[in-house]
Amino acid sequence: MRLFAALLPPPASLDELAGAIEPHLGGWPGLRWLPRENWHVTLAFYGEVPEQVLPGLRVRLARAASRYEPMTFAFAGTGAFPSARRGRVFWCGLSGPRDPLSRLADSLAAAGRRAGVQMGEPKRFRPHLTLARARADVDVRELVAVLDAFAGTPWEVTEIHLVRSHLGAHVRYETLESWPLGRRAPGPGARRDRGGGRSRERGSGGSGERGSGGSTAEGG
Ligand code: 2AM
Repeated sequence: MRLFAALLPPPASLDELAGAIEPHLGGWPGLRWLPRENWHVTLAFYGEVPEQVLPGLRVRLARAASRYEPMTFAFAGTGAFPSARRGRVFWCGLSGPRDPLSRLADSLAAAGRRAGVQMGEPKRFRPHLTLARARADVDVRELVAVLDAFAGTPWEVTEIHLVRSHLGAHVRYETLESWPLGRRAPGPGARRDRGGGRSRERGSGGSGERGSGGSTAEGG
């Protein structure tokens, strides 16, 4: 199954972001906007993961999450990968404490490797929420400039999520489990098979993920 670890920002913050981009949705024919229900901030991409790796991955993700305290972020500005002049992925950025979030992302990648996930080469983590993708380069410098001043209300990151991608004409994301930041993992003797997390369904419709064929390493 195709998996990644992500932040799922609160609805009020997504509302603000949706309001900011709404006036621009019709003006960029080269961009394919992701449906809002698919919006997330990827922390670690695991790709195809064999079923038998999942229990170990869950335990390690729980442990990694427990080692970080909640952090506060806000959506701020936009940009594009690989560049605003040749945009393929148009995104919204995050302002807040970069270091702990990067370390959390590194820990989640390490959790995957230790659990036996075949991960690609480590890449510099650039926190973002993908808003649109393009099949060909789109010069989005004007859009980036217009949205430069966008700054959302700060929100607290209190948990991480393990998400499964269901690819197809309409990509659907399903949250398999969520773990709070900063809560100690269960000690010896406690049941560890679920990793101390919480399962939740988050089915959603709509298209927007990189297809399996066209998948590239994360831009940037
Ligand atoms: P993106 O938002 O930067 O595009 C689910 O597929 C998430 O994992 C996407 O949001 C995407 O991040 C990220 N992703 C998809 N394919 C990837 C890859 N090959 N390498 C790294 N991240 C990837």
